[in-house]
Amino acid sequence: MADLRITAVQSFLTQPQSARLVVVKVLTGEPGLFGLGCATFTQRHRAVEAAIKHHIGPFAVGKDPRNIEDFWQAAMVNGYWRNGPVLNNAISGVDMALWDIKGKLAGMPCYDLWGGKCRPAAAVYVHCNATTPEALADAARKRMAEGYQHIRCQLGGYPGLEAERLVPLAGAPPGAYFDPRERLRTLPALFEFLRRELGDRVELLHDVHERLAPIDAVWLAKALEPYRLFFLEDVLAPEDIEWFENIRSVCATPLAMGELFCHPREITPLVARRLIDFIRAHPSDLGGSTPCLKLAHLCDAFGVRTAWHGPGDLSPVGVAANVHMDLALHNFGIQEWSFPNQAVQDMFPGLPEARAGYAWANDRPGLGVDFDEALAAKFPCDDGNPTWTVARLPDGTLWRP
Ligand code: GCO
Ligand code: MG
Repeated sequence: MADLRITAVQSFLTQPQSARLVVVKVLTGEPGLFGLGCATFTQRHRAVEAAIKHHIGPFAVGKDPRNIEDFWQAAMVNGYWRNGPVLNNAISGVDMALWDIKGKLAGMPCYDLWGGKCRPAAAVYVHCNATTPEALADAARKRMAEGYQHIRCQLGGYPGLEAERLVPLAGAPPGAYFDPRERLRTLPALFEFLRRELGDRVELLHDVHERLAPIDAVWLAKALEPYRLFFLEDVLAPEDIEWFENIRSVCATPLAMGELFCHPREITPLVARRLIDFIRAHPSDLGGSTPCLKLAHLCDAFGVRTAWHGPGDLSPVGVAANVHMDLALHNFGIQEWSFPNQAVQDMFPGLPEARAGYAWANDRPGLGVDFDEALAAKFPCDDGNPTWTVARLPDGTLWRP
């Protein structure tokens, strides 16, 4: 096939479960040859849609879909100012679709293009959340009985249990209130209880979601050390990453970081100085599979493992891109897993599946996932702004989500 061109780039917004998903389809001049990519930035889905429609899509049309690296480099600088989650997600939608096309042209799944399988399936961690320690232990036991050996444990979601009892200062503005000091009091006792209840073999994880002052983050990582977490996530906000050095110097709690990063270069210093153990980037936020593969190889050289972000706000196309990397990368660590409902399963035939603790990809060429556009149209997005991200301390001070 001497001449091959991108003929159209389409984006689809749909909300079959809780999150608003953005799916990109890249069409080519070869009849029947197309690729799918994930551009999901669930809180700003309309902005990504506009970026694809007005900027990244027209930039891609007419180019040879086989030249993925050149497309990615050019799309990154075409607007002169670069990075940022909106444009990176738009670029990711096309980038992943080009890898999907590349696999279809080669007759190989992406994991084969990326080096071949290091393992038949990817170990996953699942979320358990409850309102009492006892109920949390029960939820974890249920997952363990299904074969899941890595459990993320949260009490009361990201705000924590204390949020329910909290009375904001009179006159404070509306927001998602929480109390970091209360969290420090409860978390070590919670993990002591969970270890006692669940035994020594299960792997436990926890996401702080940046809701601590830096010195409190140092204290917490140290206080949780005896419970041997698989990792402690986002114990610091991206604005405070210099504090990782302080944490490292006082304890060996494994640290995972990165879902809020938008450029691999933001992560380079943490990796090169071995200040984190797991890189948790949201692949579409970095601009797709192309930058993630490079980042993962850099991490490998420094003993840092992957734990790609995999919550509900990722389309199954993005989940497939994660799992194909998980299979092919030597320094794979763990894959976060969120269970799709029936509507998602129907909309994305071929999506990866988790069974008994592991995620499996199919062996079809490319990312191996299809997309039912007609079904997607039946699940329109609710376009409201999120409220949970406006986190506030008890006196009304705005904090990070
Ligand atoms: C995680 C994340 C998510 C984010 C969500 C934001 O570790 O899974 O923290 O739950 O909060 O992706 O939209
Ligand atoms: Mg997180």
